[in-house]
Amino acid sequence: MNNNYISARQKYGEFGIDTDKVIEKISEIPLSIHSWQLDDVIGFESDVFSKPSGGIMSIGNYPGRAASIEQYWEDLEKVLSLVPGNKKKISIQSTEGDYKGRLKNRNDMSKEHFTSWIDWAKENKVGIDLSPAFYSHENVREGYTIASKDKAVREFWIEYEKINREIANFIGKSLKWASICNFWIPDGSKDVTPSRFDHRMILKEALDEIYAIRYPKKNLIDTLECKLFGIGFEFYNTGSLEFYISYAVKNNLGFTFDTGHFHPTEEVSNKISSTLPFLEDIVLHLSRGLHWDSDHVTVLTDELVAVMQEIVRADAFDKVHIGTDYFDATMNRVGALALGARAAQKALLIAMLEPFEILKEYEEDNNYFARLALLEDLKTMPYSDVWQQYCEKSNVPGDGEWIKEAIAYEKAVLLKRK
Ligand code: RNT
Ligand code: ZN
Repeated sequence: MNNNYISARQKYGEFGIDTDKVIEKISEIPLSIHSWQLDDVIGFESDVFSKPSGGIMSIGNYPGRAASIEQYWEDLEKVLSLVPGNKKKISIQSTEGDYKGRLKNRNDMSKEHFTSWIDWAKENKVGIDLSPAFYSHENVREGYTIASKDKAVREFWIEYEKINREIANFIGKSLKWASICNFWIPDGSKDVTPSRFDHRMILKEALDEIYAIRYPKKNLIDTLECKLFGIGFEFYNTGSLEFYISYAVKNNLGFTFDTGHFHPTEEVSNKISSTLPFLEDIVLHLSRGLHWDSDHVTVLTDELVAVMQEIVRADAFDKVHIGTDYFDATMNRVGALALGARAAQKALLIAMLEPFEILKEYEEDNNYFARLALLEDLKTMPYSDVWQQYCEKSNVPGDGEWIKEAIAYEKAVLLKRK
């Protein structure tokens, strides 16, 4: 234990915060690290390299992309070694099953394509979440998938989602850790769409059919993810916030807040306590929206801390599932993936180090000066020393050090890939 930590522990102790306990507790809070930063959201369905399309776009051509499942696992293991905490999940796209490049039709996917993933997850003591891929496929027609007016097109995707939920249920059951099956579709239009309602009714009926089958929640958690816009989908997104929130509440499903999917001035943090009384499950896709892109690498921001504070203050860890979601193909992908996951953990740590009880007391005494002043002083508390200690306890490199490790891995492994 280093002197900086001892001094930090003492300082937080003065506010009634036991940093040793906080470190113990945070180590057990699950974090779902998305995998698709590593392969530019391409997957292993086919050997023929193709850029993602139909609502998903990964920009950049940095060397080192994981092009096979073996490389993928190797990279993920490296990422896991750079992120503190004992309870990690890996969130994968359905295109990232073990297809060996030989999946003929997307709807041919089955449990057998995920047994090697399950073995790998067991070895690495992680859980798995699954996201069906409603993009990069010929059945994305004029920007629509499941909300298409073409019956054959939507039936294809309805079947696809059903298979996905069945597989996620199987994964959750095998790992004894519920798998989150997250439903996101790109459906919408670039410009004024008079038939917005028609498409939403089609989507509603499709969801009714999909969720008619229910699986035990200990195996499967179903969530719906909204989006305000996409590139080429600026005017209209069928799966809006209001649409899915209404559907999720009415049908007891979970909801996913992707922090890149809202107006730039909108805060997801404030949406958490607003929806917690009504939703059974909330999934977070922590991302960083920048102008018109929703998927820049997550970094430590005030808003990220605010998101975590809402969870901690409401003690909502049983309902809120923290995860990441971004893809940037212009940089070391393993480093980028670890970077966002570390940022999420850091924000969570800062939130857990807050003397919420004292703040509440000030609030109840109507002492708004003291409430604001303490929040202000907390900003310069030595949380980085507690973070360092947390990294040490988790056997992962601390700040600065981990960058060197990510660069060394790039030299030794990533840059040698062709
Ligand atoms: C897209 C959504 C969705 C995707 C992944 C690839 O805007 O955020 O979560 O990032 O399914
Ligand atoms: Zn997302």
